[in-house]
Amino acid sequence: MGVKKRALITGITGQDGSYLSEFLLKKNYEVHGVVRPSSTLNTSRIDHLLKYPRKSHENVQLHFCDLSDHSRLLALLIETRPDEIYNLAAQSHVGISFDQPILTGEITGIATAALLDSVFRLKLDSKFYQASTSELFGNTPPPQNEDSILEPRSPYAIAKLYSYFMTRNYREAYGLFAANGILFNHESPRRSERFVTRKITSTAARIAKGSIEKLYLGNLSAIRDWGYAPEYVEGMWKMMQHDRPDDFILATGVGTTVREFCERTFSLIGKNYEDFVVIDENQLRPTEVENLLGNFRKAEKSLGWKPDTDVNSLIEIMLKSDIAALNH
Ligand code: NAP
Ligand code: G4F
Repeated sequence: MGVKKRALITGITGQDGSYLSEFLLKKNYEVHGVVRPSSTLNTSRIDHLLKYPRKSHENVQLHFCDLSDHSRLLALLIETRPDEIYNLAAQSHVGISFDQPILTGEITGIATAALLDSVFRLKLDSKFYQASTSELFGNTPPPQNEDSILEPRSPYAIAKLYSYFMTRNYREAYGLFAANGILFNHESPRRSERFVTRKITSTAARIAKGSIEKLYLGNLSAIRDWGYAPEYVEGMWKMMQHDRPDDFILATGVGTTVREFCERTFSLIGKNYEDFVVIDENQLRPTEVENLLGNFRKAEKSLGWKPDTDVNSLIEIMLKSDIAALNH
């Protein structure tokens, strides 16, 4: 067995960080994860990867660091000297970014520059993956590809735009292996209930079990291109193994409205979504992104990546998991 590759993952406790860790461990990587200190434990998505909950596994080591602490980030890079850095940490909620635009700018934007600049100043050979997003496209008409116009419509997307161009700039100016994965929405049973898919499946699961609650939602007409998260982390890794750094879209190419997602989820429990969904104006965003639908041909051609799970299978996976959790 050869020398283990070392990966540093910011956002290891998030949905994607947990699946990426599992994927890299199977590939025999040594995984280092950046965890922000919190008063409540925030490692539930990765506890199964640790030898003893919240301690280290021989191939997974956690390091406390808030992304706003740039000197700690620098120290972590000196300490770990990773072969690959996956920058997944972010204030990742679009709606919340309207309430916290400055913090979102610091964590989702500026911290990327701190990481890239540290890699450059320390003269590390680390490859760098930036978690870019389809939100960059705003209301640019679908299908969006790598050449589509970027028109961000939220503080979150604007912070991500900064990170996207910083990543490109460090690649072009200094020759860093720095790649943007422009990922369309990807979901799973590990998705936070703050995002609409999991909010819908977890509520439907409780209703299936007899709860008499309502489901409070905002814009039902928005179209999203929903894929399955474990498949997308493999695409991230493939970008880092490519012969040169580049930017790639990962998507399914199929658009579904929030309303259709509700309809299909509730039909699986034999109910009509209209009997449960209540429109809550608090969930509406000051500026909405109406239609995201990605063209993933470049990733398919260059990386051999394509999605396998369609939105109907995704709904089944998520609903089944939410129902199973209630049975425990
Ligand atoms: P997520 O579940 O919200 O995870 C975000 C991660 O960032 C969590 O580990 C979180 O820590 C961490 N984090 C937040 N603020 C931090 C801070 N101040 N310091 C250190 N860590 C901090 O997001 P995800 O769905 O896995 O997405 C991963 C990345 O891809 C994000 O950058 C997201 O914006 C981007 N992205 C996601 C999608 C998608 O559909 N999922 C699509 C395109 C792009 P806690 O666990 O402590 O909260
Ligand atoms: O689930 P969402 O909050 O995801 P959104 O805004 O598309 O962002 C997610 O995907 C992005 C990739 O495109 C990521 F970059 C980002 O980090 C995040 O992972 O909302 C999806 C749609 C929106 O149009 C929203 O307005 O659902 C609509 N929606 C309707 N009712 C709702 C709700 N969204 C949420 N979160 N909660 C609702 O009650």
